[in-house]
Amino acid sequence: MYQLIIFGPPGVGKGTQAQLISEKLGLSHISTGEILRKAVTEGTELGKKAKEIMDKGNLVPDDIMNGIVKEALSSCSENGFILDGYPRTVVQARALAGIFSELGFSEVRVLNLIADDGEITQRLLKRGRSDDTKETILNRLKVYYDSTAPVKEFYSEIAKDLNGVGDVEEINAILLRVIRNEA
Ligand code: B4P
Repeated sequence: MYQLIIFGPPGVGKGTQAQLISEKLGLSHISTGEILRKAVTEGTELGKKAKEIMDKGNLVPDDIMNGIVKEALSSCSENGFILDGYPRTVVQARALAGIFSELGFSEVRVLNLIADDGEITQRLLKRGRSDDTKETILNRLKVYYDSTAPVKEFYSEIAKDLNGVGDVEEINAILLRVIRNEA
């Protein structure tokens, strides 16, 4: 059973790679960003609250995110899961450690994708989602360095740094080799 977290700054390609990996290995792709965007589209209470926060590039409160992820992990595929966009704070990482031990997931690995701020900014401006404006991207990067980057320390023993710049399929092939312990 694959127990994976894909980690990195906004726009590094977490969603892109997690989608490909989940299709190829038959995993549950748990993207907290996608879950929130679906709630926004459906106009639920969570969606109304989340839209305002996301459009500013800030983080949705930890307790909400922890509950969402616990529920998603409780019914994940028997092949395993790839968590994309979570944890984004040390508080979330600590909560996740508790969820993992409750659910018996003890072989978790972290794929840490790397790209510089210039590359990320260009990608996001090109994509043009409602949270991809220049001002919001700047705040998302600030939030990343302030609140999310410290999570890397938390996972220093189980994380592997991987280059996120280059051809999507080539990056994917490298990630799959790492996941299958071939690299
Ligand atoms: P997310 O949906 O997680 O989005 P992201 O970090 O911006 O993007 P990702 O890294 O997945 O990049 P992608 O593959 O799409 O978060 C959005 C917001 O939701 C957050 O700001 C926050 O408000 C909220 N949120 C989510 N999770 C939360 C949590 N746990 N706690 C609190 N709040 C939370 O790629 C980006 C672009 O680059 C795409 O256009 C893609 O096509 C392109 N691309 C990908 N790989 C490429 C490559 N190799 N070369 C060139 N372009 C590439």
